Amino acid sequence: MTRVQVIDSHTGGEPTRVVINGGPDLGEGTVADRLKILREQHDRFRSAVVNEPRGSDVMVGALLVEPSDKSCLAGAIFFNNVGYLGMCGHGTIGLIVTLAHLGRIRTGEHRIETPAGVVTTTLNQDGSVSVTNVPSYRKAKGVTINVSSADGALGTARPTAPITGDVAWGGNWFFLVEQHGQRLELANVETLTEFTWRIRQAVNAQGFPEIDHIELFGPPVSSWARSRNFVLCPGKAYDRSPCGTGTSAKLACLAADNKLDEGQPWVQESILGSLFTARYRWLDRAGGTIEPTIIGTAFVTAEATLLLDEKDPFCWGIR
Ligand code: PYC
Repeated sequence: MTRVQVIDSHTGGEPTRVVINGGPDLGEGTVADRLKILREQHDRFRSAVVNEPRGSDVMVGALLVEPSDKSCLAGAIFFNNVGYLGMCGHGTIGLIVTLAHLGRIRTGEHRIETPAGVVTTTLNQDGSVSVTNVPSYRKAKGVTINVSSADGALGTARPTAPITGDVAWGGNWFFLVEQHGQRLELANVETLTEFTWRIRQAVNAQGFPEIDHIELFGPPVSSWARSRNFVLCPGKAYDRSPCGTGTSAKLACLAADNKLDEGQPWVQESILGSLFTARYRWLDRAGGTIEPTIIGTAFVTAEATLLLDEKDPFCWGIR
């Protein structure tokens, strides 16, 4: 029987399960090297932690590891129901609140090594967490793809419709769409999920195989917010939070289009109504690269020990 100690939290409604003990031995390399070993040699551990019957499609895992960069407090490998993330904004906020809950950190600055690079976090006096993310940028503006329609007679080619969006990096790859004709409401998530899944398939087939997150934008409900989003994650779950890496990608597009000045706040609302406040500073104005900072809050929901019993036919999760 393997025992895996975890702390669960949620950030704006999006769950994070931090593995604090019981993970596999991933050697001594960088966090990116360790992710490779986890993926190639222990992928079933990922599935056991986040997939049913112990987790769900929406759960994001964060395996705490030793950092190779000694300026960092910890390393973290983020993963979900189908694979791994370069970085995770809501997950980093959850991780910092978890470490505070365990009494391992106090308010102030703490650097975390992720596979996408080092991020600098601050646990603020009011309990919120600021995450200064990896450099973010827009790779392509106004990319038009042909998306198949939801219906179409069996055996006939489905009609397609053009959708235009931007391709941007915020620690993960995003396709960001403003004009989509969809209602960004919780009651509409099934349609939104199906629609964004078709966008993802089209984007991947039409020149951007690396994109695994699709982000739709629309008017916010809260008067504090500048925008509401719906974010489809790689394993077909939608992000309950405003998505830290997705908000970083959005800031990169706004900065490139001169729609948001350096240092100005951008409040991003999720499909649930939860909020992240974000700002950026230019790293390379000519090259369009920014350093985004995201602020959000998380709450611990459980302290638990997962039991991995090899006799259990679903020991390694339902995959
Ligand atoms: O907050 O960056 C994020 C994120 C990515 C996937 C789910 N949440």
